Amino acid sequence: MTPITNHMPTKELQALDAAHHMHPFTEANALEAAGARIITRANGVMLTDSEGNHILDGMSGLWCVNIGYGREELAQTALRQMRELPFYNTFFMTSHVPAIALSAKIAELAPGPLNHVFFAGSGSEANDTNIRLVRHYWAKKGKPSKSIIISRKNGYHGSTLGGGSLGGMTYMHNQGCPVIPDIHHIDQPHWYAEGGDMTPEEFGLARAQQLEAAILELGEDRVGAFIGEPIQGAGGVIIPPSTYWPEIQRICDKYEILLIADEVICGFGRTGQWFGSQTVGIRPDIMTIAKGLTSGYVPMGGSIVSDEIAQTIADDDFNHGYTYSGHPVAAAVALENLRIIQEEKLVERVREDVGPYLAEKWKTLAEHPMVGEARSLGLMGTLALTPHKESRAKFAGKEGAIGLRTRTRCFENGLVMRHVGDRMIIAPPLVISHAEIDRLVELAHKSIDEAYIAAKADGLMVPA
Ligand code: PXG
Repeated sequence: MTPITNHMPTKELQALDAAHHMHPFTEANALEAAGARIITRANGVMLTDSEGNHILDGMSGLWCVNIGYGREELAQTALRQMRELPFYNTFFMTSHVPAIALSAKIAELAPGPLNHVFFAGSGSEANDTNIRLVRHYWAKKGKPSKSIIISRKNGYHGSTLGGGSLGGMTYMHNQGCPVIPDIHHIDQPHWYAEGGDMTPEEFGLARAQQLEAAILELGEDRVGAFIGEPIQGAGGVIIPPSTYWPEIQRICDKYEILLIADEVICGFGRTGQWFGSQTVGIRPDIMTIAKGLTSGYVPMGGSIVSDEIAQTIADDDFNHGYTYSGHPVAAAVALENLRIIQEEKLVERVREDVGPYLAEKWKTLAEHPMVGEARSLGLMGTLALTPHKESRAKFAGKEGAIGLRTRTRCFENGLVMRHVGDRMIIAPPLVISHAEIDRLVELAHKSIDEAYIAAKADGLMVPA
């Protein structure tokens, strides 16, 4: 490893960070007290921090670095594009080659009639676009009253007012993000936490049928779309029962409701197909994309839109867009990223090789006394921590306390594994090797065990 010579001491960086840098989803006082972990470089699936520690990144940054860190091809592409055309807009009847080539490439990769791309700078922005698109579409169809979009509790669709409203995170709504008009939430298909005595299949069906009940209650003439992540990510990697999505598709078809698949996490190979929609067998009218589109090397998001929607709104200005819609550097990097995913057959690799390999290793964690379930799909893994396996009980103490302790143990042991409440989740880069998966699972086991021993000693292994 190259010695870190050109950096300020960690303590000084931490002090400046706490003094001036406002972090997303972070308590500033806690950050100031503890000091941020400062990541200085990365390669493959490994991060290096300012103290020279090496950490296995089980989260692909934030679910995005699909092709892994340190890909010279992307750096060269960005440099070339910045030299040639660093910026031009796509408003007012202008275009440029990277945006043209990328939209054509995405149309080729996306299934069925999804042949049009509206670019944004992030997943949140893209979901804001989707709200506008859906309502504009129905107005054009002569049905402006179909303005309601139904989404799910504990779904995540971003942090703007629109994205936060679509999302079902009440702790976000409670901080200056009251749900905007005409968004309606139904329950999530989270069998482990909410399924009670039902079988997963019965429960999946029941949760999907809440969509039908909501449409009938709100009025068929009022509901324009349903949005969901094929597999919920930020909510805790919730893999729905197999009965859920087919029933949602049936209901959307029956009542002429547009289906929006939020593919920000599931897209670009994560589930072993190009899109999570293909894995769960749905035919969305719109897909939200971001993250893996550029492997996070530069920011970019977008909406992939069906022929029917694009053609319906084609005879008028769509009064919407962002300065950076289709940004040439982001578009060029995205294209190169997609070329790599395709050439290195990373989607097939997840489906046929590392996905099944992770599944086999990951499920061994369920043997641990504090793990209630351990599941994975493609390269998304989730496990539930519990004080009592048989009853799937929660901990009596504060929700998330054991999860947080476990995450801290992971960090100390050299693994990034996130916690959502008392669920632990991973989503490593698609290029992860078998040996790195072995290491990931070994570190996860060690960390869970340390957290378990400490929780037992502190009398916290008590069911609610
Ligand atoms: N949709 C989904 C499904 C997401 O996961 C967004 C939209 C918003 O994308 P942007 O690019 O605006 O962040 C996301 C983002 C977490 C976490 O804690 C997850 C996300 C973002 C930040 C944190 O797991 N997902």
